[in-house]
Parts: sequence; C-alpha cells; structure tokens
Amino acid sequence: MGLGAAAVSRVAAASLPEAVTQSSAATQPPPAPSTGRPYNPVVTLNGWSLPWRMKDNVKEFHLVAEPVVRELAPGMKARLWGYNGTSPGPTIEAVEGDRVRIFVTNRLPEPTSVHWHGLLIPSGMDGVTGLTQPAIAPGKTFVYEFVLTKSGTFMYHPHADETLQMAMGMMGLFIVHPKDRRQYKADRDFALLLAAYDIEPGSATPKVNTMLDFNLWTWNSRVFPGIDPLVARTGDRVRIRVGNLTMTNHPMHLHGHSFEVTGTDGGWVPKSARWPEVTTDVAVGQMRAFEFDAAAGDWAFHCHKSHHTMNAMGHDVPTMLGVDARGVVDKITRLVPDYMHMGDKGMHDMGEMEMPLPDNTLPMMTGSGPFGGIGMGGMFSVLKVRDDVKPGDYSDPGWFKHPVGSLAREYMGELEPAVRAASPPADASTLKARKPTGHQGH
Ligand SMILES: [Cu+2]
Repeated sequence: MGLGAAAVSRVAAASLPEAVTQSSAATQPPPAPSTGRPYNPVVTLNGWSLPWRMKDNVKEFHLVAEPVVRELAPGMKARLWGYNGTSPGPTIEAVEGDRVRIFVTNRLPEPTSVHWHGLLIPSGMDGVTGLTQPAIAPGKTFVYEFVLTKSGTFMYHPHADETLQMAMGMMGLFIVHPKDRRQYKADRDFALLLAAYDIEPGSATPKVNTMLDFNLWTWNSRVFPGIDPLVARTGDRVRIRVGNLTMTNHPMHLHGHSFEVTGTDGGWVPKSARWPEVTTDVAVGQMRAFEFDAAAGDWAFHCHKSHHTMNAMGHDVPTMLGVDARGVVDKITRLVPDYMHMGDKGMHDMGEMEMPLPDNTLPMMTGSGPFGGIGMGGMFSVLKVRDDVKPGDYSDPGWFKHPVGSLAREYMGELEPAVRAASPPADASTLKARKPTGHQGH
C-alpha cells in the first residue's frame, strides 16, 4: 500500500514487465484475455491492445513514451511521439474491479507524465505534472497503481508540455469492460481516437504550435484511404467508441442507420435517456460510444465537417466556381508547366487527377470505389456490412453487391420542360422598407 507515482526503485525496476512494442498500422484482431476476468475485447481501428502480465492478482502494464514513425496512409509517414512504437499508443483494456499497475518509461528528450482521462482514481495517480507528481524525466520510469471502479471508454495522454506532446500524437484509449461480460454486450466493438496534425507538404514532423489550422485529420493517426473499413455482419449489434483529443469538435455521422449514444465520458447512458441520432458531436476531451443494428451495404462513416475529410488542404485558394479562366491558364501554363488550375466547375476532378506532389504528401481528395473516385481524405471510412461475415472476421469483404433494382442510375427517358413559378410583377422589385422608430434604449 501507499505506492505513489514515485520513481521505481532499482529492485522494482529489475522486475519490470516487458514493454511490448508494435510498429504496424494494421488493425490487430481483438485479443481474448489470457488471464483475469473474461471480457469482450474492442477492435482498435488500425491499432492494437497492450498485453499485460498478472502478478499477485494485479494486472501489470508497461508503457514506453518514445518517438515513433507512423504511416498515416500509404504514401505518407509522419515522425510522431507515441507509446510502445505507435501513435496512438496501444489500447489498455481491463475489467471493472481490476487493480492495475502501469509502469511508464520515458524515452522522450523531455519530461512527461500520463493522465488517465475520465478514470475515477486517487488524486495522486492523476498524472498532472507539478500538481500531483513531479515530471517523469527522460530515462526515468514511474509507476501508477489504482483500482478500476467503473466501466466505460476512457483515454490516456500526457499532462506535461501538453500542447506539444499531444500535437505530436501522444495519446491512447483506456477501455474498462463491465464485470459481467453479458452487460452492455456488442457483437462488434470498434474504438478510435481523433487526433489532428499540421504537417507541411513534403515534411514529416508536425508543427506543434498550430491551434486551429491543422491539415491532417486522423482516426488513430490514420487518414482515408489509410483507415481500415469497419466490418460487420448483417444484424450485428455494433458499438463504435470515439474519443476526441484534437482542438475542435467533430460531428460523427453514419449513413444508413440511426444509432443511440450509449456511453459518454461519465459512463453508460441509461436506456430511458437514449434517443435516436444519425450524427453525434464529440467535443474536445470527450468520449462517445454509440450503438446500432448493422444493415447490409457499404455505408460512409465520417466527420461531417467537410474540411476534416480532406488531406493537406490549402485554405488560401480563391473560389473559382463559375470563373472562365481559360485565357489566364494558358498564359500561366507557358510560364509554369505544372500549374494546376483550381476547379471553375468545382473540385471533383481533383480526386482523380494525378497531381505532381512533394514527397511524403497525400492528395487532398482521394480513394477510389467501385464507381470511381470517392474524393475524400482525413476522417472518413466505410462501414461494410455483409450477410456472410463470420464472427471474429474483420477482413475487408470488398465492395457491396447491390441487390437488383436498389442502385441509383442515370435517367435515360425524355425530360419534360421544367414548369416555373410565374414571374412577380415588375413593381414588386421596389421593396418598401420602414425604418423602426420609437425604440430608444436598445
Ligand atoms: Cu471533424
């Protein structure tokens, strides 16, 4: 008892649990717990869960804070900071009632700490540098120990040089499963963390002082088309857990289903307090879990802020819709052969163009589907629901085969001339306005 967040003694250090590392950005199949109470594991999209060792009935985990290289999508790698080889760090999964002991080794060039976001734990374990503990200096290991008193979706992140360390990708999910595995049971339980980066085209290290103008909007530090699909079987009860550690809110929108928010930062939402939604906003620092019964099809799932479904977007480009720029483009092309003119008929074509890009940079709108360019990036993926998916199978089933007669198609018949409303009489264009009078004291 009385084990605080203090530097581990040499004796304890000798018995540190192994720090398991991982470098792949492929979704790891959910690991069934090898020891301790049984639970239904989550699927961390493009991520993994941290193994533990059981010691005297305590689950011991070992996190290592360190620089990592993360592939954001094929064609772009970022130099981030994370834990145990990846950003985000591995998901920690445990069960309500468990006592956990988490060793944190700092291999960064500066001090850090770990805050357990949302967990109800003793103040001295809360991980706020200067307030509840000294910082973990480079090369040092601290140990946190507490009992998990309630189930739900939580997160971990540093509380030391927070702006920089979170802008560099230091974060992870902390899932506490209910003691009774039948409670809140879902057939498929996906988990993802929202993070944003500002990486100049052609470079690999985030700019750490950006507040709002990020250019890479990620789920588990991946952008579309690098985000794996969420695969389910028709009729499955599916849960998606989302934590937000960016600097803005994200309205998460799912096509083809209405869902209910079943969990928030504070825990589970009672059944009587749930209502149907198709979009739920996840504010900064919040977690949301929502559930639905999966319907067959390929369904877009994305943040509804349209700038968050693009990669490396420039915001200083003038709107050219409706501008006839042919003469200008000819002149510029003679001077700058690679010049690309920004859409006078919209920007759709950009998703299909082969643009010359700097090394290590993703196209702004990309991804191709069975009918052409999808023209998305960033916080976008596809929920793929099929009748014949086997339990535990998360492999990509390919594109949906639409039943006959259920697909939008080009209209090939005759078009009647459109009937317009009658024009208003000419004198109606003179609007009679009366200025408000006698309203002093506004
Ligand atoms: Cu967003």
